[in-house]
Amino acid sequence: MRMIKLGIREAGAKAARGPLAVAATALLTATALVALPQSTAHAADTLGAAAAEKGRYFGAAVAANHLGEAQYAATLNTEFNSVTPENEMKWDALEPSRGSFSFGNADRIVNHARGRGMAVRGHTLVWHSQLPGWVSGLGTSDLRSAMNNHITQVMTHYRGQIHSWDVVNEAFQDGSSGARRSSPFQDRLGNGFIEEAFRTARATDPNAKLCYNDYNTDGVNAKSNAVYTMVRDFKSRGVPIDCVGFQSHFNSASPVPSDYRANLQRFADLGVDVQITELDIEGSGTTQATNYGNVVTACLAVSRCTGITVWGIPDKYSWRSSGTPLLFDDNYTKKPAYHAVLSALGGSDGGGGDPGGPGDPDAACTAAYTTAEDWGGGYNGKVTITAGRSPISAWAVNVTMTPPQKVSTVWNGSPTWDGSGNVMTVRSSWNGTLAAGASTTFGFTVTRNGGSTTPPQLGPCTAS
Ligand code: G2I
Repeated sequence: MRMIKLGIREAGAKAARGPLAVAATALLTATALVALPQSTAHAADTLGAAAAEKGRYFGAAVAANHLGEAQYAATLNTEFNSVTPENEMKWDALEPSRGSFSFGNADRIVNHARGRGMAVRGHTLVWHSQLPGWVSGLGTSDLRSAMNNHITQVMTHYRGQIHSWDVVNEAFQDGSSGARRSSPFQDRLGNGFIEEAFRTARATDPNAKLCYNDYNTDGVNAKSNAVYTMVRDFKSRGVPIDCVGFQSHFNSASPVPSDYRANLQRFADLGVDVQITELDIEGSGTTQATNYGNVVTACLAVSRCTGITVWGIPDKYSWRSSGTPLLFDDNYTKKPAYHAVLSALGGSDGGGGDPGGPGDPDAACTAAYTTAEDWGGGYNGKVTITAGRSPISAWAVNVTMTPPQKVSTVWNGSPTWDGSGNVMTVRSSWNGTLAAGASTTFGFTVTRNGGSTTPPQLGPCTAS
């Protein structure tokens, strides 16, 4: 579509210059008439615009001290329509000594965002970490008034400017206990501190969405069950809560759970919005791209999943920079993960993805992986092969397994194995002929053999 639009502009310019102006104008009018419906269907070419077309926001965690870097600001301004201050709204930044507030850095981010029409997520009012020293020295009643005063002062300062607040962050323990995490708030105020914080927040800014935010709650597990029980209790008793944030920090030790979408949905079914609040996925290339695409697809499948925030812009500024977990590399070049996200959002920038990977518009064919069913000891993988701009008559893709995982069956494709037994090349069988843009799938069953949960890695799709 974009090529058609450029063609019109070119024709227009020639029309103005040359002797064939009348003929060219007639041609232009005819072309424009034909092209118009297609150009309105032109896919959104930034993350924010593509998400907006799906009724969602797409945000980034932002640090005030990077806003002066031209490429950082340009990438933020072009691609994102929501921001979360990464550290500048934490308690130690905003109230370093009791009753004395310093809003400067947080204001810089809020003003940058609001001046450009971006939404702002507030992060975070009550958290055990990044607390100034004076908070841990307080007795019970002092701590209660300090917590309520902090919420009131901060939310009043930003009233009407924040679409969602992380009112309480990370209040539950990891592991199987489902218990609350020890913190000054928990230890001195008891279980009721979360409810009290939400009630104070609602009284201060009734128009902000009030979220509980946590990590390792992204799939169904003991910790997310404990949060789920709390949210259900809050809803049944009328404690004001509007949303639950799923941080979604993923790596090989903590991969995207196969029940991610189901977990988002069960929270949404309690009557709250769900938001992906701190997304980053360590890795590179096609595997990282596939994981990112799956997360976006899961959010889009849940109507109350209202937006996604990635936890930083270029890899070099990530809290986990060595794991290169973000969508832009250190030079702000879009990574394959970027193209997978944009394409999962229904957008396209018409440019370079991973060759043959999800979102590469120039490839003869592309391959995209999803886990179709997962039963713990094994899973069924599904690969969608899509022809590019031209028809194809055969396709092939390499699928690399992490040992000791083993493939037991393959359907809708013919596998051959390399010497290691870990890489299978799957070639089309009866389903090699695809029209331009058409898709087919093949599938396979994997036994984990007690081994890692790392999903298979796809090589580029090749076609003939
Ligand atoms: O740890 C990742 C995130 C987990 N969920 C809550 C988020 O708020 C948290 O963000 C991270 C920031 O990305 C880091 O940038 O929170 C860390 C602190 O717990 C932040 O790190 C801190 C460093 O520890 C400080 O030494 C440093 O002064 O960043 C500060 C500002 O650069």
